Amino acid sequence: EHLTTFAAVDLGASSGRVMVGRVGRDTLELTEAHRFPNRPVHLPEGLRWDILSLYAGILDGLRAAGATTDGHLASIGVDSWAVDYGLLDADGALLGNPVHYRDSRTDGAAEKVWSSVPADRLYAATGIQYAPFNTLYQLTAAHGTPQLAAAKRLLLIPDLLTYWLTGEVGTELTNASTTQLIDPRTGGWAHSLADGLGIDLGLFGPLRRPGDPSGILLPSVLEATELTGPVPVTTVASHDTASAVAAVPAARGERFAYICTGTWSLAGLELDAPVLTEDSRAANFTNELGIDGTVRYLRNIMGLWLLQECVRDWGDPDVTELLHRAAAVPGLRSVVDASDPAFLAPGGMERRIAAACRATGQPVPATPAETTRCILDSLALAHRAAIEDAQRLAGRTVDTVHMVGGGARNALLCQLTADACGLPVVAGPAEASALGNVLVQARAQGLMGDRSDMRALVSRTQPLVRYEPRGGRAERADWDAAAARIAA
Ligand code: LFR
Repeated sequence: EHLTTFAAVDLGASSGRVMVGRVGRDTLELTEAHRFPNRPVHLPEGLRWDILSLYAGILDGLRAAGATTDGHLASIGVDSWAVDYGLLDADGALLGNPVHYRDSRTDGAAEKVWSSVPADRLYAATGIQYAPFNTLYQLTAAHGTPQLAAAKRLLLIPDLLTYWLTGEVGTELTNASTTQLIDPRTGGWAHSLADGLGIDLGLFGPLRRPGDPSGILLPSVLEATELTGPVPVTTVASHDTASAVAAVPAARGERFAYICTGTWSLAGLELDAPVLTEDSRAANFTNELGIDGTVRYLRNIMGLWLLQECVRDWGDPDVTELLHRAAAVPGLRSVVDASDPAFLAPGGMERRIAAACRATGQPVPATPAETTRCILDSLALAHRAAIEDAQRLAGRTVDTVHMVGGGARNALLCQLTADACGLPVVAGPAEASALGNVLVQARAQGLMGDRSDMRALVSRTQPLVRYEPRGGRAERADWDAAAARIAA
């Protein structure tokens, strides 16, 4: 069978990777060419991404990828987390280090925005849930700073990296939808909203859609990576969550919900049209855009960030062992609201979880295993709430929950999610973002049919694990009781 080779650059909150994807009619193989740490830096001015080190990691990774393919790649795609951006000056040089979405500069920015555009009008125009870090609020916080005043271009993180690789500027649509400046009904900019807030949409490059070309590697990049040119860069679903959803191994016609679990848990449904009702806004559901004009109707849940931060506080113990011990801790003793923005900032996580338990009159977890169990129970509970609310708000019912992303490797989290939802969970693939990235590139080269064909290929080729819900009505009532303890 003839296989075509692609490189997927996939940046996550704690590491970046360059993956080599080999695609054929019945083949979808992913191998890691290079993985490098993503270490945000606390500067006196705030929390910043070390974007140059990430870019250096990407160049190393592309060289490593090329070394396995005689220097030949059919194309490259780049995806990363959403909302953040770099600014370029008139010469196209980067102005400062991109600000991390967990930075505190957006404290109070939402209130400032809402004083001129009420939250309900914002939602009606954009369908995007409130999150303090939405690009809209970041730009409001940056208003009047010398850096923004000097900026001639704003590029979202994957678009910035693509610009360094190709010299071409653009704004990829799935990621653009997370700025809260896109109208989800048209897939175009929300001009009047931006005008009213004094946000200059002219800073953004032209919109590009997944599958569009985004240039070819610059000669200097070919030299640095020892790849044989020309190497095209293809626009993928550059928001990692959009790429992950594209790779959910659902069968054609299956009624499914998905949870993309990693640092975040993004739980919801794939829809054809946005849900812009007041109920939807009150439930803090977002209408981000996916491939092929779909809507990712989902809620942001803090995800394994809660555990990652505790593990860091505990001096990096062995996580496998910790999860093993957590599985033996009695369930649902204490839960916290895993959608609460109070858990957004880094540092002191165990203390914040303890405080939340105390404030709701629940036992404070006394050991790392107990805290871990509290976190996983809380995530499962939040997954369940999001999937139930999504079905109600969108008028849909689902039979299966697909868990993709790194958290799909966490058997306890998957089982607890199945138990809480009372639905079977199909876990995997863990590298969904990289696979979705590769599949969109493959489709752009004519190797793939529609979305269902892409998903069928994932389902045929990737190892998946099925978790059946345990327990009956009585156990299900325990989850209701736990939810009631933290209900606002
Ligand atoms: C996941 C993710 C989420 C987004 C958050 C911040 O990696 O992309 O979808 O809400 O990061 O950008």
